[in-house]
Amino acid sequence: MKKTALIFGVTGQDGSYLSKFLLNKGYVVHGVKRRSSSINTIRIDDIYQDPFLKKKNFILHYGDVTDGTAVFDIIKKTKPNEIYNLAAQSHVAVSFKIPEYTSNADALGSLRILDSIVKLNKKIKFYQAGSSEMFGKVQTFPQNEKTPFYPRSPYGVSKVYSHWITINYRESYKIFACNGILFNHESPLRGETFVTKKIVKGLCNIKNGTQKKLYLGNLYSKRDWGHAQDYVEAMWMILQYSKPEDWVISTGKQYSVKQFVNLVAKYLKLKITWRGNGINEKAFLNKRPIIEIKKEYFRPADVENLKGDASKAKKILKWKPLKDINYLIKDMVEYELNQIHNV
Ligand code: NAP
Ligand code: F7E
Repeated sequence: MKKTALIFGVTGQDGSYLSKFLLNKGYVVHGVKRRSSSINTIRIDDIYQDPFLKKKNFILHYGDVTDGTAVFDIIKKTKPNEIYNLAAQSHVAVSFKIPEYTSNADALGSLRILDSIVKLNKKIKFYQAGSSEMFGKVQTFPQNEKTPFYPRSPYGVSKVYSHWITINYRESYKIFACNGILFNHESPLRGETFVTKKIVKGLCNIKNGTQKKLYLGNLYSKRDWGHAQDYVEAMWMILQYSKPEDWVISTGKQYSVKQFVNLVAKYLKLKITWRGNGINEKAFLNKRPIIEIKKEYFRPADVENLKGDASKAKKILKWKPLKDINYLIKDMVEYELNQIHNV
């Protein structure tokens, strides 16, 4: 019998990679997409199936995790073996602008799914997309499953609620509910306003002569960046383990935003030089400023220093990241250059 998975957040970066990964494993995949007046399925267009086909293994449903009735009905109708909750307002800076909506989707969304599982079928396995943003102002270095949380944004606080409600439902109702605590993971499919995609796209356009300047915020924030393809495999492995547990997934390598800029510029053979300090720091190309700092891109509180310790997942799940930062940059840049040349 084929296994059935249900993905909330199927139209996002991870939803797209996870769908393809599970289809390759022989799963029937159901995905939940939001109603939108403009197309929001670009990342899954390549696996879209005609709804009138008799035998389908990729099926989309309208829904929203802020709507408990829809969540319950979709789970009841699709009868999944595994649910992956990837649905979230996932932009940290935006969470300061729309904190109430972010909390509704990112905190209560997981509760709505968990509660439906308990009411419909306690055998359904559940994966919650937790985040290194929960570590926030980091209390230990590097961060692992035992590191205390200190979230620094409405997004981080909402994810901490989801983390604990997942554990509470696991302990209270004996369901197979797990938290992945994933550090930043990127890809060509990354949303355009996250810093890696913004840098790659901006520098490719500058190289192509179609953009003059790129504006950034905090250059000295450090992240542990992995590739989304490696990380969706970890999500699946977490649900195949014999017990429901919580897992840190990371590369264990750390780079600043400025280092990421330098690596992308190097790959593109753009010889940039940095001058100035703080808000006045700029990157120059042939004496022309191409990167400037804008205070609007700083957050009310930022997370400055993330580096994960995924020893538990490496040891027990035998998971390890296969794609390093150089592969990630090559993948993202080549995709972007292709987009430019195909216009
Ligand atoms: P993403 O590209 O922003 O995708 C988020 C997905 O959630 C999209 O499909 C989005 O739909 C959907 N969504 C948003 N609000 C929703 C709602 N109210 N109801 C139903 N669906 C909703 O994010 P991602 O990078 O793939 O990340 C996947 C998950 O992992 C998120 O929960 C994120 O917070 C978490 N996470 C991400 C990272 C990372 O570095 N990427 C690290 C740790 C944790 P639309 O397409 O319609 O907007
Ligand atoms: O910012 C700094 C910014 O928005 C990274 C989400 O997937 O990963 C992601 O959250 C850093 C921050 O990702 C700009 O201040 C500088 O320190 O790419 P980001 P994030 O906030 O780490 C975690 C794990 C998630 O769970 C989230 O869902 O880069 N930065 N200049 C900038 N950031 C942005 N976006 N734009 C700038 O211009």
